[in-house]
Amino acid sequence: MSFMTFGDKSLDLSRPHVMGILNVTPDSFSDGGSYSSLDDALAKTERMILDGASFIDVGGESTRPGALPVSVEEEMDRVLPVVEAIKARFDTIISVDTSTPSVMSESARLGAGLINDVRALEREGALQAAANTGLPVCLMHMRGSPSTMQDNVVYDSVVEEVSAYLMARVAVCEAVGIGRDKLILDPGVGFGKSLPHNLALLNHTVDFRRKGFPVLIGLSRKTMIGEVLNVPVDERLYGTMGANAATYSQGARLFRVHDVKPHVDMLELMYRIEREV
Ligand code: 7PM
Repeated sequence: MSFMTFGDKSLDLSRPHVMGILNVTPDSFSDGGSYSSLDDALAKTERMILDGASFIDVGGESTRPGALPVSVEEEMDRVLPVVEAIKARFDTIISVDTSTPSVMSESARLGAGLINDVRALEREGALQAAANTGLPVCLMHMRGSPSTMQDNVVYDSVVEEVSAYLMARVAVCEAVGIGRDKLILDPGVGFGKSLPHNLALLNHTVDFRRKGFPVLIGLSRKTMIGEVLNVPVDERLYGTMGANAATYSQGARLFRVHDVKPHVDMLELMYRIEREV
C-alpha cells in the first residue's frame, strides 16, 4: 500500500480522499450578520470533516482568472489565524493553497500538513521554504499568471507539455531535497487551458499516474463544467462529479472539491466496486 505522511497524519493513497475547499478571501465570507469570518471558516471546516474530508485546503489568494495579486501581509493575515484555529479544534490534515514562502513556513510551524502550490514552487524563495518545512507538496501546472492565463491559450500537445513541466518541477524539487515520496501532481484544470485542453488532460490522467506519483484533480464547479453543460456555477455539482469519477477510473485519488459529502459517497462506491469488498 502507498502511504504518504502529512505532518502528524498518514494516509493510504491507494484509496480515494477528498480535499474540502476553504476559501478565506474577503469575497468568500458568507456574512449572515452574526458570524465572524473565523467562525464562518471553522463552521465550514467542521461540516466538511463530518462529511468525510481528509484535507481542508485553506486558500487566501484568489487565483480566479483575471484576479489581482494579494500582498504577502494580506495573505498571511487571512490564512494563518485560520490554520491555527483549525489545528486547535480539529483532527484533520490542513493543506495550504499558497505560492508565498512565508505563508508556507508559518503554516507549517502552526501544524499544516501539505503545501498546495498552483505555481509549483516557482516563486522566489518558495522551493527552499517548502523544502525546509519537510512537508509534502502538490505541484500544479499553470500556464501564465491568473491575470492573463486565459488569454489566447495554445499548446502543441497539452498533455506532453503539462507532463514535461511537472516532471521538470519534480527534478528541481529533488535537487533541493524534496524527495519523490513527498510529491503529488496536478494538471491544473482551468489554469491557462481551453475546454479541449482540459478534456484532453482529464482523459490522460492515467499518463500522470504512470509517472509514479499520486494525482490530485481540482475541477470543482470550474468554467469547463459550465462550458460543457451551459449551467451557472451553482448548478455544476453533477458535472463535477462525473468528471471526477472519470479521473478516478484513471487513477486519480485526491479530489479537491467544494461539495464534500456527494464526493465522499460517490468515491466510496467507486473504491468498493474496484475492490469487490
Ligand atoms: C476563486 C476562483 C478561488 C478560482 C479559487 C479558484 C486548484 C487549486 C485552485 C486546482 C490545486 C478554484 C480556484 N484550483 N489547487 N487551487 N488544483 N492543487 O477554482 O485545480 O478552486 S483555486
